[in-house]
Amino acid sequence: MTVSSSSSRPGSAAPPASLTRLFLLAGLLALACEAPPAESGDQASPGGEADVATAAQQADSAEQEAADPEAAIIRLDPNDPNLEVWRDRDISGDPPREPGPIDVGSVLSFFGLPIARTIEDLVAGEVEVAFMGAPVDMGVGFRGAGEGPNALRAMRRSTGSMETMISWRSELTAVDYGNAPIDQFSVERSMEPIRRMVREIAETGAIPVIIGGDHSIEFANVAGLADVYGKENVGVIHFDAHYDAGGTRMGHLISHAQPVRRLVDDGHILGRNFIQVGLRGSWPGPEGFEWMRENEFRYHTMAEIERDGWATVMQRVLDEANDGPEYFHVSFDIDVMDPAYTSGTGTPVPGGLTPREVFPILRGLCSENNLVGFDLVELNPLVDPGYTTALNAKQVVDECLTGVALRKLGLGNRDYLSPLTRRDGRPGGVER
Ligand SMILES: [Mn+2]
Repeated sequence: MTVSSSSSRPGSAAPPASLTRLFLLAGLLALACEAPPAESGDQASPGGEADVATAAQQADSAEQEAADPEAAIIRLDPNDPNLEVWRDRDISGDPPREPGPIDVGSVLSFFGLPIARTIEDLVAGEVEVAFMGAPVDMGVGFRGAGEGPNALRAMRRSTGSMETMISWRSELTAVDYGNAPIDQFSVERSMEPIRRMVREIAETGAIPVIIGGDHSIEFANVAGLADVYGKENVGVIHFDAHYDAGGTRMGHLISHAQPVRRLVDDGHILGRNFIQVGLRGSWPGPEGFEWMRENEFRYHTMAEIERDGWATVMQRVLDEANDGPEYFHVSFDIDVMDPAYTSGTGTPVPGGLTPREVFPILRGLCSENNLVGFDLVELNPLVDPGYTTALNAKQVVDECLTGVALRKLGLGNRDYLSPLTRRDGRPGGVER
């Protein structure tokens, strides 16, 4: 082998021939071990969900490039004694006690609720709603959404509102069940323990309210519900600026842009039982909409809302939810709201819903349907000046649980408002 002088860096003194040969050899070896470079046209830039518009093409090219996918990754160390220690929450240090919810006083929990540590606590307390945190942020690609659960725990504790004069905390038995264990370095490995925890809660008959975390967790949440209520038996109302059904992305099958695709492709949910609300921006393009149509999705874009008005579209969504399976999950990406109200999120898109539009539809959906799960995702307090996003996120959860309480009280319908706060609510009072 002859050594070309071009192998030494310009301006540096040429190393001895034997050393140069060694470097060259090492360089060649390194090249041989690397994955083939992606073609620039197919490579997703790190800008956000909108960049996966050519998902189908990417899937194709990923297939071609996957001749030896193992060569492209650094594997986990199977001999690491700590390989799986993160998977289970360790409660071995808890003091002995009777099972049941535990009051935490002024210690932070969701809405100041008592905490529960075990399934036995949920059962003994006859818990109806169990909050859990799922602090995943690798699915966005940058940190922040993983702080969402604690941001919500730090909010003031009041619940309910004068629209209904109902405080759900007085009507429902609810607890903070803590955070799901996750592998903070891996979205893929984090899905299973979140799904298991959702399943645990649902098996007791309680409603899991999962606070993210990025939207990758929708996969774990809904798959966990399908484990309990049966495959294809759960419908999902997905509030989001994005459709989150992207194809393979740099080899990854799950990120915050893909949970819907995974749920459908893996057979957990039928496309026709997905209702998408609030889509806008540049993603998806025609392929994404055609994929949704092939799979019989029902979707409502901001374009439709701008043309027909929110009142009309809201009635459509509520009617569609009634024309669906018996069990319903609401997956609420905070970025469905306009960045004016929710700047604290990873992929904001201008032109979104307002709080005045979002709150009544949530009360309506959660009161008219048999809600079996709810998630609030993509709250990123690290980019949330003024806590505006956390404030709106808290209210989103609050409105849905108000709906659940209305249903329990036999008042569940989309138009319910307290007579005290209605202009026409006075006995013998003015008509509308
Ligand atoms: Mn999303």
